[in-house]
Amino acid sequence: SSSHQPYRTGYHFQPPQNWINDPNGPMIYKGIYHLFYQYNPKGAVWGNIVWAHSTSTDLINWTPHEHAIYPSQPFDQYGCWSGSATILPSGKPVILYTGIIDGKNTQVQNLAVPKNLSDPYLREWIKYPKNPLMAPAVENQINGSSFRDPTTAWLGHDNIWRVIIGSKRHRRGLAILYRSRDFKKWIKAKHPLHSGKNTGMWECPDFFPVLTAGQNGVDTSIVGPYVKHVLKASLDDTKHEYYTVGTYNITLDRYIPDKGSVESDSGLRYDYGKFYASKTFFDNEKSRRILWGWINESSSVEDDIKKGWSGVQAIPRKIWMDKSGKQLVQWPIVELEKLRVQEVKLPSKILKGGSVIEVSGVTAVQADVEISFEISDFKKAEVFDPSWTNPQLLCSQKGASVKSALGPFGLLALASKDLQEYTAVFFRIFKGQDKYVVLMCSDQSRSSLNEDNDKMTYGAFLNVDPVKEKLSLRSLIDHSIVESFGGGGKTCITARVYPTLAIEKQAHLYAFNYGTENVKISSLSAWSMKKAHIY
Ligand code: DQQ
Repeated sequence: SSSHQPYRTGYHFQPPQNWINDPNGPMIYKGIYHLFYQYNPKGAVWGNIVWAHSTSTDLINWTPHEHAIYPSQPFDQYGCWSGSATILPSGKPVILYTGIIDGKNTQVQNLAVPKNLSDPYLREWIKYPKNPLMAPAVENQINGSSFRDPTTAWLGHDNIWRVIIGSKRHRRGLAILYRSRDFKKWIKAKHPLHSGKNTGMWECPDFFPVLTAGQNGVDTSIVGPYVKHVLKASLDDTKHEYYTVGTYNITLDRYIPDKGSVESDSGLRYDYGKFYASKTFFDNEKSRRILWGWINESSSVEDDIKKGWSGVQAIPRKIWMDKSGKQLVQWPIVELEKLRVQEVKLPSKILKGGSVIEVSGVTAVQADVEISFEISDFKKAEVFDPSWTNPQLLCSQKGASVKSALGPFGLLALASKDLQEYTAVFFRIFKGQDKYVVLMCSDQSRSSLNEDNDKMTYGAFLNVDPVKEKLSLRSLIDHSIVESFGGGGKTCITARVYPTLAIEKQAHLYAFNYGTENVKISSLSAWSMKKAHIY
């Protein structure tokens, strides 16, 4: 019963038990969304990896199917690792995935195609008998244990397919480029699409076009004047993802990031908390690009084994280019709002310095909250020290209990009545050189009385001018998840927390302002969330 499983989610995707990791091959085919994911059928830790499979018509409620791809052939008998789907111009979907061929984790890329295109669920997949299509060899200088995670392929104007595979050479992360005319015979390009100094292995690369204006997405093969490209890599060394916005030079077949690159710890992240091995796909029915990521646990392996499961998928996010042209914006897909019930709305009000108010009338353990703040007086704002270049560190030094003038203010999620436990998601405003600096933090340090969890604080700067705009925050609260979107989705932070008191009906939700100055809540809406049908 749920009292023994207080951390299982109500509307975030997870199977009934066992380990899950990366979302694989997301796509829409004939109006049905497919989610495949890395899954261990035998336990709550990583291993025995197969592609589990679920389908949906709304990306929220799911029907599980038999495993779609599992070890069976010499080219994948030690594991079926991550990969992507591509919809061919004929409309037929195909999958490229990584097969493990030996006990040394040697990696190759394989093709699988649907057995029966008239099965709307595409339940059975046939592996191409001439697999593998791409393999490490001395001639191609590919490191066999670092060669994985093919992307969705894109088609050039020359009618040649391209795909990238994550890799590394020594410490240099690589997006190895392959080309093919028929999707079967693939030839490695001389140069990678892009690479990054000293980043280590690039897992689950993703490469896709984004329109320079508006919120619509485009097909992965689109190039042109109204399009920028995004390259993302998941860094195995730190388990953080970084992306850049840049230009795809189709003549050279090279990606050129606008400024900076995925080369250091200073790039952009989709999410500054727990979010990894993500992948996007183009939803041609709703003209949007959707991002999907894996949220791993912050609990101990022993606790994962005890509870019998590990890992969830984030709520799918629509992504588009921010008006600045310098970063992406992410927002939970609109379908999620169908689960909202019993809206609690607060009239606009002043939240006095040092105060906490309860948002009552929602099931605080399973909720969706949107709050926005307005600041009118910036005079007392704390001065920003330019040496504060690490926002995560700044958030841990200035946690929820450290008061300044403007902040911390935000939400206390999954809070116990007496505030012994809470996860604080909040803003702080500083006076910078020529603008105000907004810091967004997710402070897990008081999230649980159980000390076995990783309660690391997360943080990032938020590119919003609080003089001209309201400061908005949306948090998706789901038992052991607090998935937060600041500034309409410009900065996202996902946390995993394991309260011991603030569970089920004992969980509360508060808005707080521990700064010395007043702030105004210009709007607050909170909804109880219905349970999604997931299995
Ligand atoms: N997970 C897969 C790999 C990938 C890693 C194995 C990223 O293909 O590189 O389960 O989480």
